This record gives sequence, structure tokens and C-alpha cells, in this order.
Amino acid sequence: MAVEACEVRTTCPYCGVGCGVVASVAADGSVTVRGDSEHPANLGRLCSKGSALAETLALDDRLLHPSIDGQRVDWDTALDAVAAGLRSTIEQFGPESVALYVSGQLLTEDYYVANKLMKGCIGTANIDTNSRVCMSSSVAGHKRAFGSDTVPGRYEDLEEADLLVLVGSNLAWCHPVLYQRVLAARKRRGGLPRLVVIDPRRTASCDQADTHLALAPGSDSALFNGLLNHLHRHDRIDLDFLDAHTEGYLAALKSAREVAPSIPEVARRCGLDEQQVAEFYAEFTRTEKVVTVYSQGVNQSSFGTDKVNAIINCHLASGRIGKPGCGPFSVTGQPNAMGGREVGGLANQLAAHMDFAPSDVERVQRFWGSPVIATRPGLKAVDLFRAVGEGRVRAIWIMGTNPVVSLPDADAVRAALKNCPLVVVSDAVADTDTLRCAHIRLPAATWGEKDGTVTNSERCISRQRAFLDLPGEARPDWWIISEVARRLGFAELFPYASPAEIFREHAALSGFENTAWSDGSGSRRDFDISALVGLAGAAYDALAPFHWPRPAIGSGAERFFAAGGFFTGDRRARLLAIGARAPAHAPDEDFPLVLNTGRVRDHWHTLTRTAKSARLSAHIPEPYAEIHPRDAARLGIREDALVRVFSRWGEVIVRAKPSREQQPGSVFVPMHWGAPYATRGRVDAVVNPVTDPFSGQPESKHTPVRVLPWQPAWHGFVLSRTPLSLPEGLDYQVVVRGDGLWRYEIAAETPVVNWGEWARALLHEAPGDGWIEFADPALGRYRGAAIHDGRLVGCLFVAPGHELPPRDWLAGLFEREEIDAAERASLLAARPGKGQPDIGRIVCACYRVGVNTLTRVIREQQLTTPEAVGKVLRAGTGCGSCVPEIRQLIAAGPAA
Ligand SMILES: Nc1nc2c(c(=O)[nH]1)N[C@H]1C(S)=C(S)[C@@H](COP(=O)(O)OP(=O)(O)OC[C@H]3O[C@@H](n4cnc5c(=O)[nH]c(N)nc54)[C@H](O)[C@@H]3O)O[C@H]1N2
Ligand SMILES: Nc1nc2c(c(=O)[nH]1)N[C@H]1C(S)=C(S)[C@@H](COP(=O)(O)OP(=O)(O)OC[C@H]3O[C@@H](n4cnc5c(=O)[nH]c(N)nc54)[C@H](O)[C@@H]3O)O[C@H]1N2
Ligand code: SF4
Ligand SMILES: [Mo]
Repeated sequence: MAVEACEVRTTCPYCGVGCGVVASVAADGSVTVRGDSEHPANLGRLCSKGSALAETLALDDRLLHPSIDGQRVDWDTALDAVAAGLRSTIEQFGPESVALYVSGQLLTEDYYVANKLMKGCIGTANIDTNSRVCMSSSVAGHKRAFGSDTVPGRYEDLEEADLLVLVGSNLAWCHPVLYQRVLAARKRRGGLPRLVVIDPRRTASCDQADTHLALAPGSDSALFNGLLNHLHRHDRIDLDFLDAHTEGYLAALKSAREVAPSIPEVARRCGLDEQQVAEFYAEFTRTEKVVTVYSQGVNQSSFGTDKVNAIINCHLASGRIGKPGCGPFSVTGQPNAMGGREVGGLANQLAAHMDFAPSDVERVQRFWGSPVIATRPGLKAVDLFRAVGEGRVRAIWIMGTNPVVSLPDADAVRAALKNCPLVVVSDAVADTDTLRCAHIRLPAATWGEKDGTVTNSERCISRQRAFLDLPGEARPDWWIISEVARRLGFAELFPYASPAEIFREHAALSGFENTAWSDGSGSRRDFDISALVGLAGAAYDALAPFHWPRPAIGSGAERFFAAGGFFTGDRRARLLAIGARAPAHAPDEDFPLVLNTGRVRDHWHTLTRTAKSARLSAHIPEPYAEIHPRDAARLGIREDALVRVFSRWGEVIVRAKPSREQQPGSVFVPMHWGAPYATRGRVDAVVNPVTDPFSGQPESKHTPVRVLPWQPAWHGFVLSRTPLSLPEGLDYQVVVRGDGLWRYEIAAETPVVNWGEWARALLHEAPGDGWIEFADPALGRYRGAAIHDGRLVGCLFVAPGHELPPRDWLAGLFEREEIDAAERASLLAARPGKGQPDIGRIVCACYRVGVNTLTRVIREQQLTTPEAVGKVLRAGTGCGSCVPEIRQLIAAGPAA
């Protein structure tokens, strides 16, 4: 393909930090990316995921054509079928029988039209988004406190604070560039902000923390109630602010005193030392500039909204809000979590930060000129899929999210979709757990191919710009939705020919009847970008990142609420009385451990993007369960053995990683591995579907489970230069992308009689010259390798237990043009020979430095700082995401 070389400024499609990326396309079509030094979010930095974006653009796994029941069809046929299916369902069962389930990874323009179609045309609010499982407790908490879903502060506040408290946020891995900004500020400012991490686990974010409070899972509201009480006792309440701008302080304080009367009581409830609690309270109390950042350890809870308000209470009561270096700060996960909230993508919002108050409903309908409009909230994600399971929702269209992997009680979600009469899925890749349940598959364009805007955690709106042609028949989501809307008879309401037109309408709605308050102070609704109503095509194309609000009249403030001006009717914030709350399901005799779930550094969600990059897959290649060594010992679980983690809802089989970073009684399993990558790694099958009563957000961080060793008949792994189709019947199978290499970890309960035959069939080898093998049937061991013209093309290793040779060493042999006799011998002996380095698991993804290399060099050269390691090995000098791990290796000393 002839390509015009170009450079395009766009925005990273991963986390809510929203970094600017410059994508360069060379004349041969190859793409490289670098951080955009002009973007206010990252000023040129990128993390490991962002800098590997170019490695995720190959088309080999893409969904490129529409299909119905597995048959390829043209777009007209597919769109007609979607429209006909929706129409007939609505005619027979009413508008409430259809639903959309969308995503914080859609662009604002996609999201806007999806919401308009559902709420303004079909007339039901049965459109919810994966932001439900991500941000909805923050949204609900904001609205209870501020009357609007407003993030008051800016990223600079994290740098300007003197104390930064991270609650349930692994910022180092999940918002890496923001975390790097904080570390850089600490360097500049002589250790300020001081850093306190509140998380049951010891995470990478604890690496540089001054304090880590490893509180008991789910005990945050006690901790923050205690803090409110403490602020009161030590006279650090801002009475002027409370008087002038808030309601509810006395009730909040009364409840805090009942629930958290004293430091010893808080310490007991939170499982912390009294001293630690006292020091944290004292530091918070004496420091004027405090930012409290919170994320999924707060939101994903059956009382996440209460946790959010317990935190906001402390900031309101002490007047620490809206000023530089001050405030509660909900960091958003997805690239456009905020944009989705702006358009009203949640089932309990209408549009443009308006809800279902009759005046809002009337206003939005008038603006849209729509025939009908939803007048009350629709079903929230977990309830929505329950309704699908019960046959109340009979047609669902899912776009940009993979709920069979990411929703709790995920086996029930899959069963619901399997029984649903019409499942439409718009996705960019060809195989996901959710696509496997779809009747109609629609190929969506994705990052690099589509145009639009996203809003990051600090309300900064930036452009995603296309720099690649649309592959196959892939189309942008806004186009697909608009085409279906036209076929449903709403052509006049969907006249769009480009995302710019949609953006202008969205901007216009944000300013529509958004008049000043009677005191003349700013817009009535916080979300106002009406200054951009007239943004014509070229200006939209050139749009530089900007923060909202941007009202047509006046200038929007940088921060909200320093001088009150909340978006409640009386313009006063609300402090909330937060009671004693505990997670919905407590561990018991049958399920004695608490399952916590979350993310790893180099993978993104359900792996559809990051698993394509060998570099990103190398850091943590397989799903695992981290468990305290004492629990592991008691349960007879050894390092790297396979274990079953199961609850009343479902089960996974993953590798055990005993680690002191867990507290006893807790297990951590990452959320990422669905069926295309691991047969038994989908942890949401295990997670309880309990939700918060206000937000509907599930309790993804707290499910009682049991963990048991799993002893299959054999364990093995395969390395191959070409992708393989493995035989049915394997009980454990994980595929990992290497450099020009596929790796399969496998195990099964059924023995294999003839390993030689099995292996050769798998690798398409005839017995003969190219095949070398070693077999010890009595011990259940087998090793075989195919060598063509001296080059290793594939190999299989099998043993009864999980101890197998190092994969990274063997992967290294695939890089050779020819392997010699000594290497063949060591291959069959299953141990690296002299001079065959085993670099170990990759720690530094930027420069591919393995754990064994790091440990050896740290020991031999007696290195004591990550900087020194960086000088010798370059490790840690790229994106910096691995520095916490390097520091740990240094700390572990010569024994590591
Ligand atoms: N590498 C990577 N980065 C990502 C993503 C990704 O998939 N991969 N996803 C993005 C998205 S969408 C999101 S939402 C964010 C999420 O970002 P984070 O919220 O930072 O990530 P998580 O790992 O889900 O959970 C955060 C922490 O909450 C802790 N936690 C569990 N229970 C409790 C509790 O009761 N109290 C407290 N205080 N803490 C608790 C967990 O131990 C965990 O360390 O990350 C974004 N960034
Ligand atoms: N146990 C547990 N479960 C969790 C969490 C947890 O911490 N623990 N976290 C939750 C959170 S915070 C989140 S955000 C969710 C994330 O979970 P999901 O949203 O399910 O995860 P993704 O893998 O990001 O799914 C995005 C899908 O959109 C596709 N896609 C990419 N680009 C486009 C596009 O432009 N258009 C369309 N139509 N499709 C596209 C991708 O191929 C992919 O299939 O998981 C939630 N689930
Ligand atoms: S910090 Fe987030 S937005 Fe920035 S490069 Fe990394 S993943 Fe992308
Ligand atoms: Mo998220």
C-alpha cells in the first residue's frame, strides 16, 4: 500500500491520564509513536503501554467485515438486520425490551449519538456503559456532595500538594504518567508532596510512599469517618466555608463519632496500628494542601458511594477543595470515561450533565426535537444483564466493551447472552468472549483509524485523530449508530456526515438554556463547552487540548468550588452522614479468603490490544493468584503451581504467586484473561454480582473464595514460530505472544499416551531428521523439538509437576539462526548450558531487561539505586514504569 508519510497528534487510547501521542507514519506504512511534548497531560512522557502502541496496530486479528450468524454480509444487509431486529422487538415487547451497553472507550461523538438514539428516539434509558463498573460510585458521590458530577481539580494539584493520599489507587501501574509527574515533583520539591498509600495490598505505588496503610479490605469509610472526627477534635474545621457553602456537617460528624469514635476503634476496624492511624490523621490535619486521589479500591464496592462521600466530607469540612494543591480527585480509568459522563452515557443520566428532572427532560427533548424521550432512568449494567437473562430485555447491542469478561458473575452474563434472541456486537477484533455470543457482528474502526474527542480525568478534552486508513470494511461507531438510526426512521435527527458536526451539537446542548445563576456567577450546569458551538471542520481538526468549562460567555474557571458555588439548588454542598458499612459478603468457613481483583502494569483490560505486543506480554505473561506465603503454606500451595480459585459463583485456574505484598486472608487475581487467551483465567466468573445501592457499581474487589492446589496429570508448554491450534480437552491453556513466537502453557487432567505423536501432530512435523526428542515415560517427562536447517522452529516440554525449564531461555534460542550441538543437548536436558543466558522474566519492557540480568548485575556491581542500574543496563530509563520493581530487586539484596 502506498502511504503518505505524515505525523499526526492524537491521544492515547488507554488510561484516563489522556496523554498526547505523536504518531509518525513512514512512507512504507510503518508507524512509530512518541509522547506529545505539547500536550498538557503528559508533556512528552509516555508509559510502557503508550510507547508500545505501534506494536498493536497489525490487522491479523481484526474484525474486518460484518456478519450475521457467522455468514459474511455487506453493510446494508447487516444494518438492515440490526434495525429490523430492534424494531420488531420494540413493536412486540415495547421500548424497554431493547438495550445498548456501551463503553468509556468510545469517543464522545460515538457516545453522543448512541445516547441520543436510545433516550431521544427509542425513548428508553436502557443504555448503560462499562463506566458503571468503573466510575459510577464517583459520579454518585460527586452528585450527592456537589449536586453535579464535577471533578474540581487539575493534575497540577497533585504536584502542588504537600500531601498526596492515594486511596484504592495503584497509580504507578494504572496512571503511570501522572504518577511519574508526582515523582518528578517530589524530586524538585525536596520530597513534597509526601505520599500516603491506602490499599490492602502493597503495590508498586507503595514503592516511594512515605506511609502505606494496609487497611483491612473494605474498611475505608471507617478510616475517613475517623479522620472527620479527628479534624473536628483538632479544630481544623473550616467553619466559615461550612457556614457559607455547605449543609449537613453536624449530621456527618454525629455519624462519624458513632462509627469511628476514637483512633483505637478505627485502628481495630481497619486492622491497622493505632500509631499509623494517628500519624496519618496528624499529617492530614496539619497539612493545608492535601489531594486525595481515589480509584477502584473506593469505587468498586457495595458501598463505594459512601466511601467517596466519606472522603469528600473531609475535604469539604476543612475547606480543602478547589484551591491549588487541594481537593478530592477521582482519577478516571478509561480514555473517555469523562466524555461518556458528559454525554449522559449512564442509564441514570440524560445528557450534558442533565438528569431526569422533568424540566431537564423537557429541555433536552426540545433541543433534540425528538419524537419521544426517556423520562426515567434505565437499567444499570448488572441489572441490565440480569434482565437479559430473565428475558425482559430481548435485544442488546454491545459496543466497545467485553462484558462476558468484565462484568461480575460473568458466567451468568454469558448464559444470558446465549439465550437472548438478538445480540449485536460492534468490536474491532475478531474474537472476544462477547463476540462469541453475538448474532450480528459489526466491524468497528479503532484507535488510529477514527476521529473524535476524549476527555481525561482533569476535564481536558483532546482530539483523537486518524492516521491510518479504515481497514477492510471497518467503520467508526458514530457512523454505524447513525445508519441504524436512519433505518429506524430517525434520519432527520441523525444528519451527520462527520464527527465535527456531532461535536458542535454536543457543545450546543451543553450551553442550551445553561444560563447564569441569579447572582450572575457562571453557568447553571457545570458542563458547558458552548464556546465551541461554531467549531467548523478545519478548526475541529486543529483543536488543541483544552479544559472545560468553556462557556460562550465569560471564561470558565480552572478549578471548581474554592468559593462554593455548588450545583445544588441552593448552591451549597452536602456533607453526608456515613454509617458503619462492610462488604456484602463476608468470608466464612467454606470461602475463607477475600478475592481482590485489578490490573497489571503492561496489560489493558481484556487483552484485545496489549496481548498483541510481545514486549507488553513479557512482563506478566500468565494469569496468577497472589496469596500470602502463610496462607499458601497452609494450603499446600507452591510458587508457580496451578491453583483453583473458586467462589459460590464460579472458578478460575491460575498460577500461584506467594507474596508478602498480600495480607493474610486476601488473594489478588488480575482481571485481564478471557477465553481467547486463557481457558480458565476469567476472574469475573468468580466475582460476586453485588452492587452499590446508589451507583449500581459492583463490588469487584471483595468476593469470598477458596483456593486449592490443582493437580493435573501433566504440565507442559509449547513454543512455536507459527500460531498453533491446540487439541480440545486441555484443562489449562494460556497463549502468550513472544517476538516472532507463540508460547502455550498447557495442562490437563487426562494423560497423553504417546507424547511424540501428540507433539509432532501439533507442530506438523513428520518423524525424522528435523525432530529431536527425549522421553522418560516412567517419570512422565517428554521433550521434543523441531529443527529445520539448524533453526529451532518449535518445541514442547512436558512434566508431571509444574517445574519446567525457563521459557525465556528457550525463547532466546529461537532468536538464533542456527543452534549448535551443545545447545541441542542442553535443550533436551532442559537446562541452560554454559554461556546460554537466561535473562528471566522481562522487568523493563522498554529495553527488554530480564529479572535474572538485573539481579546478577545488581549483585556483581553492588548497585544500590535504580539510577545506577539505569546507567549500567538502561533498565528503568525509558518510561520509568519498572523503577518500583528495580528498587525491590535492589532491596531484596544478594539473596534475590
Ligand atoms: N496497566 C493498566 N492501567 C490501567 C488499566 C488497565 O487495564 N491496565 N485500566 C484503566 C481503568 S479502566 C481503570 S478504572 C483504572 C483503575 O486503576 P486503579 O483503581 O488504580 O486499579 P485497580 O488495580 O483496579 O485497583 C486499585 C487498588 O485498589 C485496591 N483495593 C482493593 N480493595 C480495596 C479496599 O477495600 N480499600 C482500598 N483503599 N483499596 C482497595 C487494590 O488492591 C488495588 O491495588 O486503571 C486504568 N489504567
Ligand atoms: N474483576 C474485575 N472486573 C472488572 C474490573 C476490576 O477491577 N475487577 N474493572 C472494571 C473496569 S474499571 C472496567 S473499565 C472494565 C473494562 O472492561 P471492558 O470494557 O470489557 O474491557 P476492554 O478489553 O477494554 O473492552 C473493550 C472492547 O472494545 C473493543 N474496541 C476497541 N476499540 C473500539 C472501537 O473504537 N469501537 C468499538 N466498538 N470497539 C472497540 C476492544 O477490541 C474490546 O473488545 O472492566 C471492569 N471489570
Ligand atoms: S499513562 Fe495512560 S494515557 Fe498516558 S501513555 Fe500510559 S496508558 Fe496512555
Ligand atoms: Mo475502568
